[in-house]
Amino acid sequence: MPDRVYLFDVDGTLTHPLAEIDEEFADVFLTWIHEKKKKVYLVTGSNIEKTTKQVFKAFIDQCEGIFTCSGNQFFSKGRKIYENKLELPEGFIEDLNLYLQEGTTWRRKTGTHIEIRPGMVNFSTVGREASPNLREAYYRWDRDALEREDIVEYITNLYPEFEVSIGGQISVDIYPVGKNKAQVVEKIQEMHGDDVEMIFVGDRNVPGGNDWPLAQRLDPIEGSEWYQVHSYEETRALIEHSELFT
Ligand code: M1P
Repeated sequence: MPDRVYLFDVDGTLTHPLAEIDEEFADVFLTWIHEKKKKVYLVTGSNIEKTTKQVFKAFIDQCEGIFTCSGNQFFSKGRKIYENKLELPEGFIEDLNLYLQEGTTWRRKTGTHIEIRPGMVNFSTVGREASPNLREAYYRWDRDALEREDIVEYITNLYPEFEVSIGGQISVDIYPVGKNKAQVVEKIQEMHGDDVEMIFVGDRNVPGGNDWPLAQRLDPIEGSEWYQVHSYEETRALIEHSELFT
C-alpha cells in the first residue's frame, strides 16, 4: 500500500491571513491527525518565525514536517532539515526600491518592504509593518488597482530567471523559476517513495497564486488530488466530511 500524505497551506487555509489559528479548529485538526493516524505536512509561503506565531509550535510538531518559504526551507520535529540558498542579481534590490519610489501609487508606507528569506524575497509596497487595518485597506485597494499584478510583470520583465507569485494580502513572493511550492513534491517522494499519494489543500490554487504550481504538479500524479478552499471553515468541512480525508 502506498503512503498517503496530506499537505496543507497555512494562511487562508488553516488560519485567516497572518492570524492565529482558531483554537477549536486546531483541536479538531489535531484530533483528526491522531485518531485517523494521518501524515500531515504544512506548506507555506511564509517563514518559520511568522508561522510559529500563527500555529503554535506544539501544533507544528504534531505534523511530519513544515515546508516554509514556498518549500525553500524544511523543518521536521523542530529541526531544520534543509534550506535553499539564493543569490540575487546585481541591481535587483535597487530595482525593487525604484518601484517603491516611482512605480507604486500607494502612498502609506510602513517599513520592511523587502524581506530576504531563505531561497526567496518577499516584497510589499505597504510594508510588513502594516497594521491589520492597513493590511485590509491595501488588500481592498489592490483588488481594483491590481498593483501586485503590475509588480509581477515589472519583476519578471526585468529578471526572467525569477518567478513572482501572490500568496497573501499585501505582498508578492519572488524566487528562482521552479523554486515554488511544487518543489515539495520531489521532497515528499524522496521521503515516502515514488508511489506516495499526496492530497493538497490550499486557498491560492489559481494562476498566479502561490499554491497553483503545486496543484499543477499534482494533477498528473495518480492517487494525488488537490482542493481549493476559501477559509479554514471550508478546510474543517473537508476533513470532517470528505471521503478522501476519513
Ligand atoms: O502564507 C501566505 C503569504 O503570507 C504573507 O503574505 P502577506 O503578508 O502578503 O499577507 C507572506 O508571508 C507571504 O510570503 C506568504 O506567501
